[in-house]
Amino acid sequence: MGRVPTLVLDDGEALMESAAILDYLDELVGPARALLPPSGEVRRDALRIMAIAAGAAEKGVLQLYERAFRPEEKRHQPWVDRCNLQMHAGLAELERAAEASGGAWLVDDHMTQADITAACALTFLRQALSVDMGATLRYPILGALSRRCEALPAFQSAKSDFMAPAQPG
Ligand SMILES: N[C@@H](CCC(=O)N[C@@H](CS)C(=O)NCC(=O)O)C(=O)O
Repeated sequence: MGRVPTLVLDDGEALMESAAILDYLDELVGPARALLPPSGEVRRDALRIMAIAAGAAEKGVLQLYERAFRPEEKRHQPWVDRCNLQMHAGLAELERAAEASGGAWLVDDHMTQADITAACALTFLRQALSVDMGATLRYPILGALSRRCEALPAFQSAKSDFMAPAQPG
């Protein structure tokens, strides 16, 4: 399928879907270092925020693919507009969650997978779709969270800048 991301383990087992990969990594490092809270409302909040952030990123991917994989005469602008609207609805919800948290992190008093997924989604969308101005002006709290995360050594060491897919033809 050429699915990204896929994590191939040392024995060749391939894990697909971000959620399955993250679940494996949390299990590998154990509960003390797991990035998703183990149970309760805080876990549900984190999963909800991760779903919104991944959803917004996927709406961005769909817009990107319309440009990257379709010849100009076959592009359908109403579809792109719909995806764009949904993407911004997701980002607006993340902004509300960031504001409602009132603290440094989205769902707890320390960084969780919710912060990482939200930060990565915004960085990806800024790079892939140039929503930078919109993100800075319309999502200031989410933008600040994303910049704070991206500046951390752990983020810097795993940084992979977006490269646009090749144009058709
Ligand atoms: N829900 C999936 C989404 C992954 C996804 O959308 N991957 C895209 C790229 S970002 C992909 O596999 N594209 C390959 C292709 O379409 O050729 C996840 O979180 O793993």
